[in-house]
Amino acid sequence: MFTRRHFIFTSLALPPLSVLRPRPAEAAQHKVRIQSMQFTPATLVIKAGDSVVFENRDALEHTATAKDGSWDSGNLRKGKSATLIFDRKGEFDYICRWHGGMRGKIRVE
Ligand SMILES: [Cu+2]
Repeated sequence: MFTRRHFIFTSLALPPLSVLRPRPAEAAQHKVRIQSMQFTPATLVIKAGDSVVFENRDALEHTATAKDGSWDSGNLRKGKSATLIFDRKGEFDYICRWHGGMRGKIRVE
């Protein structure tokens, strides 16, 4: 039985649950630069669990939006960035919501 008293005891005795959650040992952070109406690199290959920072260096607002709708950086003003963690393997084509000609691809292996 999981009583309140038991909960208090364990929460004092153990580190937060998030610390106990297994994480890929080699999780890395990658960067996609948004500049001159382009995503650079246009194709990025990462491992599941890695994160990607999308950073907008253009004066115009941009987004990085998965074509299948599975993720979205949200609107990024100049100098702003969004960090997304890719847990699921797959190949994700993405565009800028405002400029359909801007295309990129994240391949999660
Ligand atoms: Cu754009």
